[in-house]
This record gives sequence, C-alpha cells and structure tokens, in this order.
Amino acid sequence: MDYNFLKIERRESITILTISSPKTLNALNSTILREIDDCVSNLDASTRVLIITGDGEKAFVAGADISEMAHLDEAGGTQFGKLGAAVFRKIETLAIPVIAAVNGFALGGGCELAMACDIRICSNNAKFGQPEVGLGIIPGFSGTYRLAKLVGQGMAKEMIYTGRAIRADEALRIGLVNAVYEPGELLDRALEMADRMLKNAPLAIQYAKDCIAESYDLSADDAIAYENVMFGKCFASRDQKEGMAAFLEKRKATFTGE
Ligand code: CO8
Repeated sequence: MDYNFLKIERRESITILTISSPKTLNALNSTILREIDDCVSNLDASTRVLIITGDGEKAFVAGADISEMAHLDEAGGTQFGKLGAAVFRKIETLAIPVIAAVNGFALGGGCELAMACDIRICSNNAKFGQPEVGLGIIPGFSGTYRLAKLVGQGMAKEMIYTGRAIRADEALRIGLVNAVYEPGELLDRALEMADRMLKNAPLAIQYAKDCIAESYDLSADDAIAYENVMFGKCFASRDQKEGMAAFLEKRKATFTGE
C-alpha cells in the first residue's frame, strides 16, 4: 500500500513510522488511521523495534481531525472511536517494542497514540494534553483508560477534566515520558534506545512485554504465576542457551530470536 500521510524509513532492524500531514499538525483522520493500521499490520518480519514520530518540529500529532469529527452523529462517533482504539490496541500489542518519539504537540488522539506505545521520549518543546472536554467530547482512543494507568487517577482526572496541556518537564515528572531531549537530538536518542534493545534476545523482550501487559489486570498471584510460565519458556529457546554460553565464555552473544 502506498501511503499519503506516512513516511516509512528502515534503519537495519528498526522501522521509523513518521506521521506526515503538516497542514493539520499531523492530526489523525480516518485515512491516516487506516494507513497506520496497514503499516503496523504489515511490518517486515525483520523489524525488531518500531519508532513512531511526527513530521516537523511542531507536532507529534495535534489530535484526531476535528474537521472530520465535527459532523459525526452518535453512530459515526462510535465508529471513529472504534477505529482509532483498534489501531492503537494493535500498536500496543505488537510483539516488538514501540518507542514514541514525541516531537511537539501530543494532544487528544496524539497523546493517546503516544500512550499506546511501550515507551515515550520527547523533545523539550513537547506538550501533552487531553483537551477533548473543551470540544464537548471525551478522550475516545482509550485515553481515559491508559492515562489513568500511566500517571494515576488523580493526575489523569485533572488533565482530562481541565484539558490543561502539560509541558515536557511536567510529563517527565509524572512519568508520562521517560526522557526529554533537544528537538534536534530526539530521533537519534530514540534510535540509540532501539539499538540497545537490538543487542538483547528478541524473544525474551517479547515475553517480558507480554508479562508486563498481562499483569496489568491480574492479581499479584496470577501475575507472578504467569511470569513463571514465561520464564520457563525462555529456557526452551536457543537464545537462552546462547546468551548464557556467551556470558560464561566471555564473548558477545549472537541472538537469532529462536
Ligand atoms: N484537527 C484538525 N485540524 C487541526 C487540528 C486537529 N486536531 N489541530 C490543528 N489543526 C489545524 C488547524 O486548524 C490549522 O489549520 P489552518 O491552517 O487551516 O487554520 C493548522 O492545523 C495549524 O494549527 P493552528 O493554526 O491552530 O496552530 P497553533 O500553533 O496556533 O496552535 C495547537 C497549535 C495548540 C495544537 C492548536 O492547533 C490546537 O489547539 N489544535 C487542536 C488540539 C486539540 O484539541 N486536539 C484534540 C482533538 S480531539 C481528539 O483528539 C479526540 C480523540 C478521540 C477521538 C474519538 C472519536 C470519536
């Protein structure tokens, strides 16, 4: 599929997906959502880390496209919300790590997209917020769920009820992002983080991601039991043999993802 609003770049085992709709600050309309869906559904098997960012230095994604939503009725709103939520869930449940490199405004659906990624880093001009109630709607791409999980209910409620956008330093303080960088170095730092992941066993990372996701809604006992099963499974992998042999032989491991 040719994309009108995405730029896709490969750097060895890393795929960089750049959302590019500069006239509307990369706002997400249904065409862009479908393009993202297609891209993440058809990632090359050799992709081991996905980086998502926005085009330009002003915006990651300034939200869902307000001009498209303005004329929706209840059924249309439900459908649009479902589309975005399904695409973001697909991103969240990819077997590989996904890093959001947030290079400016991440408002509404933009903040929700960043939150569907495993890890968020941002530029020092980034702004995060859920301004939906000012438009007469609520976060509709799973923001009420993920924001509360990420920063706690109190902060999520304040951000959602007031619609107040927060700057990068506050996003860092509340744990919404892991690190803040100069705009010009953001992508390099994302690539550096991805490179560190690439040095490790892919299957082990996938299992770890799976455990963290599963344990979200489980009791402590069930989460610990689930981790134990996945821990055991690691020992059935070639990478476990290789990783431990390499350590004992004082050499670098060569992982194959098997
Ligand atoms: N949708 C459509 N167009 C947008 C959007 C958007 N979200 N954001 C910016 N644009 C457009 C502007 O209309 C403008 O277009 P034009 O040049 O034709 O006038 C262009 O982008 C540039 O924007 P500004 O001139 O406003 O740029 P500023 O630097 O003055 O301001 C802001 C930047 C602060 C980002 C401002 O553009 C803004 O407030 N944008 C809207 C932010 C917002 O409210 N986002 C949340 C949208 S709602 C949402 O995301 C809900 C998600 C769940 C959906 C559930 C579905 C049912």
